[in-house]
Amino acid sequence: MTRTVETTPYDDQKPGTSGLRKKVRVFEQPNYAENFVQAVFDAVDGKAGATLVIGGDGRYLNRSVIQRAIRMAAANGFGRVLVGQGGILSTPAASNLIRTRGAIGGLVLSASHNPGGPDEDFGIKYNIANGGPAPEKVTEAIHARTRTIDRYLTTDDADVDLDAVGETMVGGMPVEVVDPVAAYADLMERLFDFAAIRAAGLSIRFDAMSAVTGPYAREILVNRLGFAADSIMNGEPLEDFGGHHPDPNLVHARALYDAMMAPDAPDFGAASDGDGDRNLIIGRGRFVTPSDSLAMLAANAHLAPGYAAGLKGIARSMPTSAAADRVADALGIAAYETPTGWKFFGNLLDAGMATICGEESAGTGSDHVREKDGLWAVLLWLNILAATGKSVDAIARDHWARFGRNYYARHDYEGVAQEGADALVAGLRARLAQLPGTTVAGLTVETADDFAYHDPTDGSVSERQGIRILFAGGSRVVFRLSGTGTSGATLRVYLERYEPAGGDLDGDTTERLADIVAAAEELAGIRRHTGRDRPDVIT
Ligand code: VG1
Ligand code: CO
Repeated sequence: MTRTVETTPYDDQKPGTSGLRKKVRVFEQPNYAENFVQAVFDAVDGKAGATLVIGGDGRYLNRSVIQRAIRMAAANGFGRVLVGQGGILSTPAASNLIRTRGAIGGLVLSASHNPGGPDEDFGIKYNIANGGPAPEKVTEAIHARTRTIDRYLTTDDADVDLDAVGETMVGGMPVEVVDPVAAYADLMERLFDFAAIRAAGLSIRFDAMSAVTGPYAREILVNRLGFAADSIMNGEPLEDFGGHHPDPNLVHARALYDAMMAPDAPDFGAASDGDGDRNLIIGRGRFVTPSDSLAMLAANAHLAPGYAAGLKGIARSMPTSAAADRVADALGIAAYETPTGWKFFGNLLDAGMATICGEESAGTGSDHVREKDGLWAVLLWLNILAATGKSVDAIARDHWARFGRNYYARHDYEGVAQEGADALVAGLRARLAQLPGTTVAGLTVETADDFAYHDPTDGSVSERQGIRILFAGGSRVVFRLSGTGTSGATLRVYLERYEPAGGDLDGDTTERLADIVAAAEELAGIRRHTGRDRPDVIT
């Protein structure tokens, strides 16, 4: 029986870079999750009889919100719900399921790289029929609906047994609990040469960070590729990720980094984030920046069966280094620059304009799904190592020798006061027009703007996507505020220096970026506005 429950709007349900992310305590307010889910359903046309995918990264609240969302889907007239066993679906696996099962969309329950547990973060993201994050016009419609919502629809059915694969009925609607791993693992096996990877005799270490990729890594890396079971660290998904930050960067995946820098390091190390869409790549003695990884994967992708026909184009988010652009140039294919967030890649992938996409935040992926994909990047790297017989370090050095090197780092100032962060950005915006031609910390500003993206497929425009200041010679600093945090503001400062082939390709990143760091301080007054004299995280 469908039941209508009266509710009142919350005024803080605006989706950010990747869905609605809040503290668990916020989500535990009466009807908070229900309001948002109903707003999503109200914004979806054609849901009657349609299939909906639901799954998440296993964090605290995952099962409870899934049960409520299933009842609401039945009451809202969906024809079928597919849900991952145990409530588990990595973000790329959810994207694949939406696409292969012809679903109208999916709810991905995750706050990704943010910590989990009763005092930490939860999130809900809606993906559309192409399997990708809802574009801005959809998230805007959802947000508008959250401001006026006065009822949600549900049923009185009991909870579904999420642990048993099979079909049950909820409010007259079939709910199918599916193996979360199998279809995704099959897709990976079609894209990559598993036999060659197996034969290469590589040693690896994969850190699943007690998050969603554990079961995927076990099936793919251990069962199908034959790597030793102890190659996987933190392989059990935990509701609180073992109290850690499931963010695969040099701070939160420090143990992996240290292991990879040790004399007895394995050939290849990698980590993924809470929901399995990010990747960190570290070869023995060689950390690969995510921007470089994108460029190196694009340059070598043809070595994997799924990309043997070549790439149609390469897309990167604006703050990602220009290393990938040089590869596109050499391949004679288009390079696209989009705002931060995977939702902007969907149209380019759907239109067949780009094959590989990436972000500096450790996100890489291709047109095989419509999300970034952590294990995909791991497997493409392994395929390249197997096909070339080279080490990660050798691939990196050869790449730089050919294309030059983009020294790169991101400085994050987390949990700063919103007013200070806003004032910093406003101050920069006000001075943009005067900056070209001036010299800052010894660097000459060539151009300065606030990035606006004009989507070449549908003409939509997204403004104010980050302040970028380009210096003579190809160096750059970008400033933007995070759209995924849940307390205060996070300022991200992206620093990049280009060193052409033949130059100093073996320098120390911190040293090579020192003058750009100084210029960033002089331009933005980071200390004055944030009260901090150093970043919280350097990646
Ligand atoms: C961050 C990253 C961005 C990424 C987003 C979602 O956004 O910078 O590149 O797409 O997280 O990734 P922001 O607005 O905080 O800079 V995930 O793995 O958290 O879904
Ligand atoms: Co993620």
